[in-house]
Amino acid sequence: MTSAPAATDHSTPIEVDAVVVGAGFSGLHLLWKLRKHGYTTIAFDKGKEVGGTWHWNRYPGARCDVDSHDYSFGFDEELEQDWEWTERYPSQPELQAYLSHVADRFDLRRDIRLETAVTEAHFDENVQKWIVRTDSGDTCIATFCLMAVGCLSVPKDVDVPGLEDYTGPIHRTSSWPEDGVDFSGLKVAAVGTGSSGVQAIPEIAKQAGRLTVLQRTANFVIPARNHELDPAYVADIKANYRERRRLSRSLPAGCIRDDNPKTAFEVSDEERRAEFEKRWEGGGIAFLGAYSDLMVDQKANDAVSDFIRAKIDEIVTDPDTADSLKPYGYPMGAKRPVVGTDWYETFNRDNVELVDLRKRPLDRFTDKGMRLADGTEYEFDAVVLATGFDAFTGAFTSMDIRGRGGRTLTEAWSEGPKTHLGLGTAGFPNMFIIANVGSPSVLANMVTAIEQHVEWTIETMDHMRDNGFTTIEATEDAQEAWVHTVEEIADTTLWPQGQSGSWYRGANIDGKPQIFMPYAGGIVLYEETWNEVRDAGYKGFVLR
Ligand code: N01
Repeated sequence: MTSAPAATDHSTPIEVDAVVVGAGFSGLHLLWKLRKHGYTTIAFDKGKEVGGTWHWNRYPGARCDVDSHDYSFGFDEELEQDWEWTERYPSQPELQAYLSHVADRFDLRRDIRLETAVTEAHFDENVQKWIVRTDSGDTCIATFCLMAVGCLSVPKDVDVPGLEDYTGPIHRTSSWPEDGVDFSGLKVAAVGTGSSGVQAIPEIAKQAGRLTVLQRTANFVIPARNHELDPAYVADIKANYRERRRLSRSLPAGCIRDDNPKTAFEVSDEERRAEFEKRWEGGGIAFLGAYSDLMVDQKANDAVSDFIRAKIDEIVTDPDTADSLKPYGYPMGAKRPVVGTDWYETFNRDNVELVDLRKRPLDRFTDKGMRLADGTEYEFDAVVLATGFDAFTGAFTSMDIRGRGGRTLTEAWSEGPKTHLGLGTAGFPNMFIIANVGSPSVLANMVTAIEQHVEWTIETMDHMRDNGFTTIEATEDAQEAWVHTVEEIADTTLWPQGQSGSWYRGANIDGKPQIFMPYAGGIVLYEETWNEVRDAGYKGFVLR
């Protein structure tokens, strides 16, 4: 196995078996496994440090909402045993430390070029290789191009009227300053109340002199109930880690969640209320597992939605503010569930004001602050944007990716991203996509979803090497069928009713083609499908 040239030498083309775009969870796992299987490789990442999503989203309060012991790699038992998670849900700093440790521990850094963005990837049909270029001037020639770019890596363009006139500092949660921001005593505006805003706003409120929260759509926010981990609990997990991983892989969400097999109305009103109450107190996404029909039966969903709205009334002291914070018009869970700490409680603070943009529309931002349509003027010392991402496809369309015949990926995906099983797309041979569009990715434990894809990618590369194949490529028919399957599965749930404005469909961005992007069938059914495809000779892919 040879290594890439030194990071300072940009003139010599780097020839490797596989180029990896991104050094977050997916990229690091790929590097580890590629090496194990004897492939030469190099990864590029635009960050100053490895970590991907977890490197950039370092805003105050940033934290995962999957349990630490599940949101971690299962590929190395010693790593599992050595690493000490300290909290129920890992914070961004802890996740960053973990990923940096993984890069060091397995000596992955020698094949990673940081602060280097891939700008183009062109498939050269003459040599049947990918020619990849970076903004540092590197050229890389690779048989395989492995896209480990993450689902939420490119922020949505700013579409807040007048913000270009605002002269104060603007901080985006998705690229938070490395040294943090001191909001002490400042008048701050925060735009956006999705998962990022819900995590950042309560922390900023503790510091700011005055915080104005601009909310367009209210979310159902479930309390996280994060806490430090009890050493006895950790010891128990470590003693049974293999079994825990095996079990996680056998469950649709790719992690252990206490799902109740009962339906909401087969129990009495008291029992249902007690179950919701128990789960609200327990905190986290497990709330969604209260009854098996919450996401398929509107009446069951109404029951859980009413429960949360009643909780908002209980917590928030000002009735108007409580009213504005209550979500209506879509089923609970039909947009990405939001998990937060002290979210509703934050609106009882004297220094926090909620501006409900549906009741009091924004006219525009001004040089010093903002003006509402009713003429009210605000001045701000800083603005925080938690306005979301150009999800799934953003990272692809921001690069110049060209496949057969020089066709760009942007053109190929002009009606929305089309893939076969989320792994490959027609016209782009040997380009594997890791845990992104068309796969369970964000609807499951991302790390489990990543592990599936990394295993299948390398397994396929091994198959090609062992059998003398040069290229693998999805067929148009297979990917049309898969797009249909992904939509069809989503349609069996209440998901489609929550898709107005949702990034799952690309509906948060004006003009973005709308297609339900993640696969809602869960990782078990997905794995069965992959096994069938592979055992049928990679059905829907052409091997040459
Ligand atoms: O982005 P979002 P996010 N004017 O798109 C509002 C993951 N994540 O970064 O809904 C005013 O969800 C927008 O309003 P509306 C997780 O998967 C996970 O928060 O369009 N408002 C919305 O309120 C999550 O789902 C974790 O009406 C504007 C917000 O901005 C995903 O990342 C933590 C606006 C955007 O919400 C994305 O979450 C953080 C405008 N012009 C993130 N434009 C955890 O693991 C947008 N908005 C816990």
